[in-house]
Amino acid sequence: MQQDDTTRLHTVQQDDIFGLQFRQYLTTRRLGRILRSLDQVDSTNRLAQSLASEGAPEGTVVWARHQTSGRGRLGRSWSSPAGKGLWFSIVLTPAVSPATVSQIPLVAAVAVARSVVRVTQLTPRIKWPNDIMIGRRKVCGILAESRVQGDTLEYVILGIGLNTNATAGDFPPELTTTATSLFLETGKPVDDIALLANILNEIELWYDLWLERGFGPIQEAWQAQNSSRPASAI
Ligand code: BTX
Repeated sequence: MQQDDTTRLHTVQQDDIFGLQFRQYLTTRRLGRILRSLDQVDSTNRLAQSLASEGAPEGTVVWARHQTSGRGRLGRSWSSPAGKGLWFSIVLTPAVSPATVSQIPLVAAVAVARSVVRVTQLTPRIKWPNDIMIGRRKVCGILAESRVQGDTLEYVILGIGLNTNATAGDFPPELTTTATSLFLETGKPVDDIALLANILNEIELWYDLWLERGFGPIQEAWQAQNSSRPASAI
């Protein structure tokens, strides 16, 4: 872990206002029960990885208001302006074969899409393999990074970037015609704390279903979502 991380890391306690609000919405058994919140970090995936390699338990969440080097796939970057989106990562330690890890972004995409429908009544679409679109614009990107030793999956870091309160001017110029946010689509400000808890609740449900019954239910939900039916209809 880098020195800066330890000095700024704040574990949400039951008794601070933020923690109380967050826990009021959280119904999970493990996801988000340990939540590290930071004002700023280079990448929540990078920090979550570092915590996981030091033994952070499954469900540990790292959430930052601002990422200075948010990661996308294949070395791409993820724009993460301060307070304009949910930028967070979850430590997962599923007892599955490393070959099935590529299904995890879809598990998350189905869950995030359903939360977005519930909170905004928008009709998001999951674009293979890991984007959530509203119309033709990207509102959310998902990045799963795993560590495998031999044949054993040690952990997966599931990183999610969801543009919530960004306005057009918050995106870098190259994204102004391709990115959108929930605020831009609805005109209504988003309560990030409630939405984060809501998304974690939904991810845990779909993740547990995946652990119990495999990819079938996820695939069905994804296909329904992709055939332009709203996620609430899944
Ligand atoms: P991706 O490689 O599929 O998408 C990255 C591409 O998306 C960029 O090249 C750019 O074109 C576009 N893009 C960048 N930022 C945004 C944005 N805010 N909104 C819409 N489009 C954008 C997708 O990668 C996976 C992204 C995961 C991001 C999360 S944030 C929390 C966690 N920590 C971290 O470092 N990454 C993950």
